[in-house]
Amino acid sequence: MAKACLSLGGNTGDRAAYLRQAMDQIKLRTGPLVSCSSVYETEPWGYEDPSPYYNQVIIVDTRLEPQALLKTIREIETELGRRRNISGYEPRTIDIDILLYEDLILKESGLEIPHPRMHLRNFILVPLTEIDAEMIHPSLKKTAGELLSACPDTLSVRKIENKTETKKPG
Ligand code: PH2
Ligand code: MG
Ligand code: MG
Repeated sequence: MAKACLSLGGNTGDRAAYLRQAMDQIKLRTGPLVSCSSVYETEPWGYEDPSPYYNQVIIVDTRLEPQALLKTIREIETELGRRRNISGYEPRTIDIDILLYEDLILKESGLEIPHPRMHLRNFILVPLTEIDAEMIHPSLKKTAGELLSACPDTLSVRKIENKTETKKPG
């Protein structure tokens, strides 16, 4: 089994319901949940949009290899109403990204791990630090907490809900 760290986010429709449905499908289809952050309301990063996101970071234990994991999360996104544009950021019901996969460093067409922009985004680093501040970014060789302290992002990330489901190993 491999530990994969995923980010979940969406800014259209019932955002909390989409996060819950995505989480249910992830547990069923990728493997058991190890850890789960609170839900945060976050300002859109990287583009102008009036609709704030709900974001969350989770860790799952999975038997799926990275490409199979990507295929599975893409299927879940599509089933939850995600429509993809050709280019650029746009509002969405749900986006599920692979942030980290064990300490793997991988660059393939359509899949880059660690996620290439994770260290630039408060909406990822705040929830990641909540669940594991000591997690090491395998290429930047810094902990999640260190990345958050050094992050240039000034957009707001506000906790809206306390953890309901958390299980840490050991
Ligand atoms: N995802 C993006 C672009 N911008 N901003 C926030 N706050 N949350 C996101 O999940 C997000 C974003 C591209 O995937
Ligand atoms: Mg994304
Ligand atoms: Mg994505």
